[in-house]
Amino acid sequence: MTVDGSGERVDLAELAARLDEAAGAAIAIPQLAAVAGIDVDAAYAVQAALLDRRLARGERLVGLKMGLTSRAKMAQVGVEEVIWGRLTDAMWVPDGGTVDPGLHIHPRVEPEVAFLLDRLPAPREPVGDFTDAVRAVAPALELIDSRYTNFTFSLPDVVADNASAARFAIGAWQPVPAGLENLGVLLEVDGRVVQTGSTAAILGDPRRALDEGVRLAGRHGVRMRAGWVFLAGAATAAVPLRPGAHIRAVVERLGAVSLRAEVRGLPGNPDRGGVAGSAEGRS
Ligand code: 0L1
Ligand code: MG
Repeated sequence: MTVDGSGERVDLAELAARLDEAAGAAIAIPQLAAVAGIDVDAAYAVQAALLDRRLARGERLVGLKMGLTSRAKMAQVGVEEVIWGRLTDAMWVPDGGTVDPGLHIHPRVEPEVAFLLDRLPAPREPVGDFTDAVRAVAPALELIDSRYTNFTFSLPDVVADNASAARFAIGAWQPVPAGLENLGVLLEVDGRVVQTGSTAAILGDPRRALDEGVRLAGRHGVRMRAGWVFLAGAATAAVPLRPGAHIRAVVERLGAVSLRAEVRGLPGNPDRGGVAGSAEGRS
């Protein structure tokens, strides 16, 4: 519960419940931040309440993700701030594994770089030696899924919605490669290259994403831990995930990671509160 500028009481746990239920039912909801009158700080509190709901279901916090770390991503959704979200074990898909697009509203995929964290500084202090802070690096895929209608949101909306986090896959961990600040990145769908980019698109150097993560999450009392995964951000815009698609991200010197979109249940299964039609039809 918090009090907004007008003195109204806003129930942050109730906002988290609405987002959580939208994700569970795979049904989009209208944006809620403006109506509820919440700012970015309150939105991070909603995000924390969303995590609490996952932990109560037995999930484990395994790391953090950065969002909107590239111009392409900012332009794609019209929000111009770097944000962060929380990752749990239930979101982690094995490399080469499957995801069911029918369990999501309007899923998109994007190629990323992941770090396996080691010794991190105290919250809000700069990451000194990157090789102390990061044990290994890997190519990654993130599946994002906004819980809002038409994938449209304000900054507090997307923060409350856990930075659109849904699923992620990580390739084989590698020692930190030379030239991490400018490695070529490809996103393939069914063997066809659909996006090309460079790790330089991630805040000029993905290492900067870790600095930003430590700083921004530290503001909300979150300290990263050794053994956590850190998704540094996407190197290209995200593309819609179509049923049946085979998705592969390739990062120069790091290798590849893949997943397949396989509809296992009926899309829009009424047991999950869904409606008939394609994933797009549910926005
Ligand atoms: O991981 C991301 O960059 C996503 C951040 C939230 C905006 C979006 O849903 O594209
Ligand atoms: Mg991402």
